[in-house]
Amino acid sequence: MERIVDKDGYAILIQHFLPAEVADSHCRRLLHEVQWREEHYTIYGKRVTAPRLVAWYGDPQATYNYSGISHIPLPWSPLLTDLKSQIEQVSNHTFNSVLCNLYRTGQDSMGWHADKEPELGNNPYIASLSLGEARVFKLRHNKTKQIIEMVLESGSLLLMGGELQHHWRHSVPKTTKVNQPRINLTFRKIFPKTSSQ
Ligand SMILES: O=C(O)CCC(=O)C(=O)O
Repeated sequence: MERIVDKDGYAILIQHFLPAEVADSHCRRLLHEVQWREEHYTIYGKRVTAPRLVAWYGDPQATYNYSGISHIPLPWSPLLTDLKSQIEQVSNHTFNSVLCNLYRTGQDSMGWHADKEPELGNNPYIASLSLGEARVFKLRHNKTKQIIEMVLESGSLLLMGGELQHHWRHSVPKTTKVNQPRINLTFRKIFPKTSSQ
């Protein structure tokens, strides 16, 4: 267990949370099982296709709004439920949803952002499981611009919490060194809006 960030929030990396062969086999299974789809959003009036495929699974009330889109959860699959329970046990937190990202090749990526949508609560606790090809993951502090870079190997689990999403952004840059798929599962807790909000 390695503490990657311990200022303005925290990030803890568990490198071999799953043995690599188990993680790779989950990756192959999820490539087929998950209902992957393209995602589109609008930047400066232009419709853009996200450079990755996504899927949102969770409890029925765990609707998540981001990039101007309302994501209604698909029902948990047995494998996603099993992974959720294993992560709940080590992290001592509970989750009601998971965002699945598929980076088909090194040309798929995730731009700089923070996970701070209101339905994640004030200081979201997010558990990020990596399966398949290893990719570089970067964290950048909003004020100091310090960049922390790490490789997320297959089977690694990154736990992010405290004020991290207020002070840091994160990204998965494109790379020419990788040609195989990587799946990232970020387990989250959505606090559904009540009718009075
Ligand atoms: O693929 C990753 O490791 C990061 C995913 C991510 O940033 C997100 O789901 O918000």
